[in-house]
Amino acid sequence: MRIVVLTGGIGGARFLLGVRAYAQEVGAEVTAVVNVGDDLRLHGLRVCPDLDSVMYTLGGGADPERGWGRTGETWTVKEELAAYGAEPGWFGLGDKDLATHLVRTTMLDAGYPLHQVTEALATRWQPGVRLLPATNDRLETHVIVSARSELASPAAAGGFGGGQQAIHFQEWWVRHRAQLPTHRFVFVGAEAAKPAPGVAEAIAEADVVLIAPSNPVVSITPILAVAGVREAVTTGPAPVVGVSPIIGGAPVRGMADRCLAVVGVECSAAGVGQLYGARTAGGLLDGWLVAEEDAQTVVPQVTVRAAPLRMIDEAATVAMVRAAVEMA
Ligand code: FO1
Repeated sequence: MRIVVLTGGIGGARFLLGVRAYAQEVGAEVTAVVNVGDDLRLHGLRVCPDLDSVMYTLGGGADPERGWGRTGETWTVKEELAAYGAEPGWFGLGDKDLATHLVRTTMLDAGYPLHQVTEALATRWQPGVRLLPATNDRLETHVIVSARSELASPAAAGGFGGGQQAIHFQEWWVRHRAQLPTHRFVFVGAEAAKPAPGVAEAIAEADVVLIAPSNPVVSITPILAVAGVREAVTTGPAPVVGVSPIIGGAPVRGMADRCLAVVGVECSAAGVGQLYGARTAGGLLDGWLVAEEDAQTVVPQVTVRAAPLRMIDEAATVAMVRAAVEMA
């Protein structure tokens, strides 16, 4: 069996721990198609938070409390940068994590595409699943907020008028904790971006496509903003089953509620299910797995089932994955 998972963020990385264990049980191959909209260039380095979250989590090197970055991290470089007054002070790269960005950037600057660089980095971590960026092309999530003079990058993308300005997703998420008056998200570069080599092929050859319980707005939507990825999922032969990141009207972790409010979608299993939509109606889903608390959820033309959806340990996560695959 071949399983493809669309994923991003820490919830997605933890879900993949269950997918990998399930795949080992049943002898399946797993390809994770990972969001790159959170990526940024910082101090000359390419940082890929979602690819790294998956790689470190599956490789046993992720800090379980922080959720991002490495275990046993030290912060000497961050402190030295702060001593120079180097901006941005609100985004911290740990010393161990920096090594990843140095190797990645060196390889990218030498001309290797991101999917090959990701494969090279993963030889150290042996994640046990194939990791693919959604695209090798530039795709960056920006957030259009009400203009405020104290923001670091006023009118970064220009041309929004009406007192609006664009800031990078990380500035919105980390610096402002998603608390700014926000108008919309823009996936810069998405129109021109092509799926990374292997992505469309993996989806076309899959027996099941799973949508991880990741943030639907800023983790899954940017993956699907790559036209070739969306088309492969919506028209491919494999059934598509999503797992709800919302339980009883609240996100399991993170700030999905704030992101959903920006796009005018109710923070509920039904709201996210309808945002994804039925494959039979041009959307994504054949099946939608919701928490037992949300068993009454209805998404038109989508099969809905309920199961325990809290990823309290690997066994619970494997059970979720099994329920999703059985729906398919
Ligand atoms: N999140 C924070 O809240 N503060 C940070 O300083 C921070 C640094 C950071 C560095 C590397 C990395 O891979 C992730 C990092 N994150 C940090 C997490 C990241 O901002 C987000 O949680 C994800 O992009 C959302 O999935």
